[in-house]
Amino acid sequence: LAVEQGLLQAIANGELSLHFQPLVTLDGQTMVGAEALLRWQSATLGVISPDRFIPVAEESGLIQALGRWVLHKALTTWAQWQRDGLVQGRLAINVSALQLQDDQFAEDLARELKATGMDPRELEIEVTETALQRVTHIEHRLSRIAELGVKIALDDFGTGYSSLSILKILPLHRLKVDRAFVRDVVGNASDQAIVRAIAAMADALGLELIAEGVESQGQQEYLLRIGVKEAQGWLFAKAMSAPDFMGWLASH
Ligand code: G
Ligand code: G
Ligand code: MN
Ligand code: NA
Repeated sequence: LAVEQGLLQAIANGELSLHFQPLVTLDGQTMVGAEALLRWQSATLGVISPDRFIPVAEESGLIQALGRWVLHKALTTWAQWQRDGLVQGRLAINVSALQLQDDQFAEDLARELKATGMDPRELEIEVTETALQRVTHIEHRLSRIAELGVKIALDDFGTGYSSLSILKILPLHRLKVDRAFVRDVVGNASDQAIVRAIAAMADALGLELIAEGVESQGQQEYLLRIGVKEAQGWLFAKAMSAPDFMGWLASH
């Protein structure tokens, strides 16, 4: 309840912020974009993880307001950085099931793209398998988003219970290999088989691929060897506040 009440005021009190984690080529040489990750620094509760407050926001209906705040803030920030020549590449934002379920979501998206001047082809929406299963008419909803030129990535891929047929049916652009498979990929034959199968499948289906949670050079080397092209993880950079992200860019 404290979380729910606090969340109501978080937007008004300016307690929300976005952190940015670089998305890079697996060799670490080039930034291809960044994922925006929501942070809540509550005056009364301290720093609260989205893992904790997103579910509360969904149950209480606050997720729509929260999602619109993220959309507006992320696109405004990224478009400005692009105009200032500070960043290149795509902006990825996370979208929850209840946002997708909202009939207005595609219109919100179109409006923010127009207002910020952001190129839709440089925006990527991340949705989880689990979220997709909870949304009705998902094919139609994602198609409307794809028609705007916005790309759709399947986040945490491999950890949900959805059928592989969604890869055929839905207008997806990219798979994000969940970090659960990357963690032990150096020594674990099952994880190796899974990551290689995902990579082969993505390739055959014309889907882009990014590996999440790359923390070590061993993981990087293994993934490079099997042909993975892009990654995200602490080996390269953690999620950073906007000023820290600017500093990181300046030193890279
Ligand atoms: O950085 P990290 O611990 O913050 O993220 C934890 C989880 O919260 C991840 O699963 C991530 O996808 C989710 N998350 C982060 N930011 C957002 C957001 O803006 N909206 C939604 N719906 N989920 C988010
Ligand atoms: O579920 P999603 O992929 O949207 O959330 C990204 C989450 O992964 C965030 O919580 C982010 O902080 C975390 N993350 C990013 N890189 C790494 C990493 O290399 N290792 C671990 N353990 N977590 C990471
Ligand atoms: Mn994500
Ligand atoms: Na993920």
